[in-house]
Amino acid sequence: MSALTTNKSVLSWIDEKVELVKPDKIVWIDGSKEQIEELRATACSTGEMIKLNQELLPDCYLHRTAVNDVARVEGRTFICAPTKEEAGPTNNWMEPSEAYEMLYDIARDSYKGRTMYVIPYSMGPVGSPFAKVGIELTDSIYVVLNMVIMTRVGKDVLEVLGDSDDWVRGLHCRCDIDEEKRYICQFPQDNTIISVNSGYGGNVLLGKKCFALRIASYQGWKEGWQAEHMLILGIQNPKGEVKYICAAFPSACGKTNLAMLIPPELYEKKGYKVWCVGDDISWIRKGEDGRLYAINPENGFFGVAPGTNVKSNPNALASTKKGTIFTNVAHNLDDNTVWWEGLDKNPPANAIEWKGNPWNGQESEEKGAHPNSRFTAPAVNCPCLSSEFENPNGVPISAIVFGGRRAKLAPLVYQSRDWNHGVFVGSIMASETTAAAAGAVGVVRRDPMAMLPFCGYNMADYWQHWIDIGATLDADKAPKIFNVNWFRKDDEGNFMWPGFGDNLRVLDWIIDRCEGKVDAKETEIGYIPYAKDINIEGLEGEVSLESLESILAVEKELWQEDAKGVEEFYAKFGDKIPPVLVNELETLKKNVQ
Ligand code: SAT
Ligand code: MN
Repeated sequence: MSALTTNKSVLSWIDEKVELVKPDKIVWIDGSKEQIEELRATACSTGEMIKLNQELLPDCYLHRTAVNDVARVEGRTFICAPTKEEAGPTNNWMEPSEAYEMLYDIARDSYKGRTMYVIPYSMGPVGSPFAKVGIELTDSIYVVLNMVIMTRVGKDVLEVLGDSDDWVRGLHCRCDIDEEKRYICQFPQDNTIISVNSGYGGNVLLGKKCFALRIASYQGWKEGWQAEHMLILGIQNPKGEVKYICAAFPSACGKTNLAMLIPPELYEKKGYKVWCVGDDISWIRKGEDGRLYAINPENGFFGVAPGTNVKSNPNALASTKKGTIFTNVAHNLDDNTVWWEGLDKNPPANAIEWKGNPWNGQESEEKGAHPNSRFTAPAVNCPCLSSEFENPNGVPISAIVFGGRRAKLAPLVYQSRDWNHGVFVGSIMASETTAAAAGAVGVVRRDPMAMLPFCGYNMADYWQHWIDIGATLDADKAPKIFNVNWFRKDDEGNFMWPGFGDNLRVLDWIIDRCEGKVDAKETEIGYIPYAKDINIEGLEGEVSLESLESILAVEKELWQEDAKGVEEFYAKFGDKIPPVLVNELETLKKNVQ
């Protein structure tokens, strides 16, 4: 097949990689329906994918990864900047020439007997001023078909690229899926990503975390914009006005659910609507009017399956009903559909669990789906997809929300005093770990701006970049910055806030604050709502004014403890830590004394 471009930088880079990995064949992905159909058929013929019930789930497929390859591997993810200091203390670092040598040794000849797929893709609407081009080489049809859903793939991307060499190089080699030789390496200074020995999600869909966050955060630093681990949603009030919020939460903390939330009945009756622009990543730039605008660079949702159901997230569930790839969920053999824990109360009796073994739905230790099993669903399927989804100029941001999963300490919601304090609030985020990354689950760790695993350069420089962006914004145009915690628990271990659709009650307060419509109480940590200002109508029996008071309370002793943790965390950055943040920490310590 002949190349789809004459771009010299593209062709010579591909030639080099062909020489290295030695494929039998090269296939350029043009994005056509016929080609996609052909690839699906090939993947089914080899068992790489299983075609599901086409009446119930048209164009849907199931894939199982290797059992040792089910999540991102943060310990094996490297930022290969020229110096360790440029990668910073929160990233693994490898010297670039050493990294290339090691990776090339692993990749050498690994495509022998296999096909190289060349995927030209755009992050962001093709041709948008926010958009960036990438090319991923892979030997996995699963990766091709996921990239086709998650990004904009095809010939038109190469047309927009023209002769430019401003594009991100991505090489993925499955090799033997050997955990000991698995590496996910980013070279921000070279616009390059190399991923070997994995076939799973964020490790191999190189447009996602590797490019749209790690490489793009570095590009944004150099070019004056921001790449963030944030969903984007629009809240439409009864007058028809829509306000947009960007919100950062760590992986598997409910970003997809929040981005697609269904308003509580009381709000729905009044005429409120929520529109989803994105569920994972935001690229943010200043617009001509001086406000910040965000786009979602992705084109689909790579959502956590377990717990997704008609109640928790009907929009996500509806999004998975066509053209979706399911990964590591249970296969219901009776009707050739899929199932996962929390879908409903009827696990299939005649099934294959995620590892590929027969499963009767009863054994309680054996799960049908892996806790980090996923659906890859086209954004266009989402019933609440925003009409602005394809807007090349993005949507104006009224509020930025940070949030973690914390049983104690962080109140339901508080607002920062100003932009710089907001950057501080983001920088001290902490959250309990989840199954989205390999390793222990439920351990509290610092995860600033939910970017700990995704910041492509020194986190101290990243914070300074946030501060510098703020300095260019007029106070009345800068988004207001908030922190939320949907996961606070009482002493018996019960969640104190219902979450899901009811989170709109908190977002409603946030928007009112942005518009100066509601007062707040100034406390040691920032502005906290008066309990009466959070609408709890319809939550009788679940939340009372008193219980609301207690999830809004600032417990000074806990904050004193936490400030110590922040101090230790900041110490890792030595004197690179922005003075603005040091001052904010001093203020917090004084306030909670
Ligand atoms: O596997 S991904 O990195 O794409 C998903 C996530 O961890 O957020
Ligand atoms: Mn994510």
